[in-house]
Amino acid sequence: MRLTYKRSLIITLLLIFSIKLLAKDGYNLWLQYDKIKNENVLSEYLSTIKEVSYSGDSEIINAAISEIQLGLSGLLGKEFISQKNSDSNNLLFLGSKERLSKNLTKNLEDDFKLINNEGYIIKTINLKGKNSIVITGKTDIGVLYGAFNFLKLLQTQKSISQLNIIDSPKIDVRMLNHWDNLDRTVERGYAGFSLWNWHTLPDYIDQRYIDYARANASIGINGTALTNVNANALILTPQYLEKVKALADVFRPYGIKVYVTARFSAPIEIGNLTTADPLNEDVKNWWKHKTEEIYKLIPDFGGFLVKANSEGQPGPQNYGRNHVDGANMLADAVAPFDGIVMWRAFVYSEHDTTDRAKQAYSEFVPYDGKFRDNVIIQVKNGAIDFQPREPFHPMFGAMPNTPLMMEFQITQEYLGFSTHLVYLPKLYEEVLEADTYRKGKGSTVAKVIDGTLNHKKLTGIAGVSNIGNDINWTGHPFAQANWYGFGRLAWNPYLKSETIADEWLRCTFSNDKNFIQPIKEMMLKSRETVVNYMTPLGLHHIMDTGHHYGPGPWVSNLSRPEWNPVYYHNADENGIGFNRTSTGSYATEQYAPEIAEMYNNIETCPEKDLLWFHHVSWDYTLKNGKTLWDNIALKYQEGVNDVEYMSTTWNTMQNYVDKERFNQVKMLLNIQLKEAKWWRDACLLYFQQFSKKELPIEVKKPEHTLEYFQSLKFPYAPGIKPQW
Ligand code: BDP
Repeated sequence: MRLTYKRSLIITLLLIFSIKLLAKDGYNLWLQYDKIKNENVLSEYLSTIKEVSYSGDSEIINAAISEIQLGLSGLLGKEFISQKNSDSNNLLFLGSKERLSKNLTKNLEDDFKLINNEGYIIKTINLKGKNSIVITGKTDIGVLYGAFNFLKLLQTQKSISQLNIIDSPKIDVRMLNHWDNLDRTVERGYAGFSLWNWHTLPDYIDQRYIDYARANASIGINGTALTNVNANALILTPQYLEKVKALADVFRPYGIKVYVTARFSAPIEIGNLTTADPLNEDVKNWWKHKTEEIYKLIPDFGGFLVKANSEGQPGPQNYGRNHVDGANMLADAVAPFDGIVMWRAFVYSEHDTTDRAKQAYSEFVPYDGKFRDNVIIQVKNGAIDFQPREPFHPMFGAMPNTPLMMEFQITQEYLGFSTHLVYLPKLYEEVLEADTYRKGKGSTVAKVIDGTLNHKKLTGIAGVSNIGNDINWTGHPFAQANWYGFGRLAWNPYLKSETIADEWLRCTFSNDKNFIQPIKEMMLKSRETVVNYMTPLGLHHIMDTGHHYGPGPWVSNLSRPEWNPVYYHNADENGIGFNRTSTGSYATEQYAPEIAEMYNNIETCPEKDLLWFHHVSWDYTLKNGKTLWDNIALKYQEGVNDVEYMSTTWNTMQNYVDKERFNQVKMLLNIQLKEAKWWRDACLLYFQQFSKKELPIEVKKPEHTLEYFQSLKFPYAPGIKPQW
């Protein structure tokens, strides 16, 4: 039959439509609401959810309702019109405590005692012989969190016949830190440019701002620091504050507060003062007025994040003052509005010749108890800098009278950028579970962070965002799992990384166990894999300098010693590693005695941290009976082998994943494999100059010379720190 023009047009359109259905660009993250294919599950859901009703008319409740409608129509393939205050047999009801009928409140009284202000309850309640599912909380935001979690039950195909879920966040401030500059470049960002289009704000509200807020609310993130810690004072000018306000207005219905970074020298740069001395009255007044101006525009503004006297950033020490003077001055300005100051402990100085790993502790611990109540000290997970593996930061547990918040890095500055598949919740879990021994056995970092170890009122956790304006937000489709996982651990730092991976895979890709099982395994292993092919056995900071892309263990010519990888590995003919024990820099002394002792003794120091704490001879025998040299070489090879395994595993998954994401991951794994080999060959050739030993037979011979690797230059590697 001859096709008429019209018919062929329809067929073409249909074809395009179905191709579009097959292809997924990753924009919807883990909020994929595709129709449930499993008929049994679908029919259970359809027979349980007949009507949706709600009570309350806040913008948060509206957000909850529209998400439920969006989710149900996608997952169940049926539209629901939500009834307000409906008296019928409501089968799914959303509303906060004060909106519930007397009957419902009575049923839930005990449950309400178990949640905090952001917690939620999802419960099946039998009223007059009919089952209703009630999603509620003490506040509207609890209802929103409940709504997202209810949808997650459907996405992960859990039974909803008898629900009784009661959950609350364990940490108060759960935030993303964007290292986004006003020119839209992102420091250490590998997923495009900044989401914030400062040029078109405040008048143009990109749909992405709303979807960003939805995604964050779905995992319980309740704060966002919009700007880079290497701050630009312009963000505090009226012109930019209008834009910040516009974003705050978009985020508010999703329970997200905005924060900005405060450049300590702002009173000089935009305030016409001649000093930024925190004890100077004019300076104090300037910040006070600036804060009032901000709160007039944004009544629920979260507060300031500050990087001071670190890596050239201005701070109180420029005026002979200290961290307490600086932080407290800002804290006093925001206190009348319930704002907080997050003061970063990431400090090391070019004038301090002691081990860089010791400097933050030395600078901060003496000030324990001296900060205002609304100051929280933000501490990176390790004492150096977001390495593939670091022992937990000794400050955790060492300042019992000061709230400390965790800073994790979600963006993969030192872990292969957005081209390497590395599942970070595994790293976060390892740090959170670490025992500080500060109050005896079981004094884990998680307990420091959630405030239970020292009864802290203010608690927090921050993740340096990996989000940009790439269509899928994070560059690598699997990097979405790191955003998701960070949020889940911020909500509950005791969650298992495996549970999180399972959830994320189901929500993002598929519920098929033939997919979940191998891919989950691959994710869980991926962190150890990157450690093996980059920095095995406690090696650290041997990335090429500046951009941190690829290996650069040979770099030794930068002006500050601690900017050079050779400072960290100390390889010589006697061996390799940084001696941080009592015979070396004695950084171990900053830990509780039990931990210090463990690390000090080469026999008890965990092998995974060996070269972090010890300078070890090439011939030293490890637990497997092989020499250190052989172990290093074999670890690099193991890392490569594991990427090979990841890639082969993924390549058998095409039946479970849409074409677009399947191919993306496939190509990225090929890059990762190439780069893992590059890491192995470059590092082994370099260290071999010192060990003067043969590679074990299991290790593949490098295809290039050391000179070749040393000649590689990447002037345009993404994410480089801007110079200003
Ligand atoms: C380092 C980054 C640098 C950041 C710094 C920080 O290389 O870009 O400015 O941390 O956290 O990891 O302040």
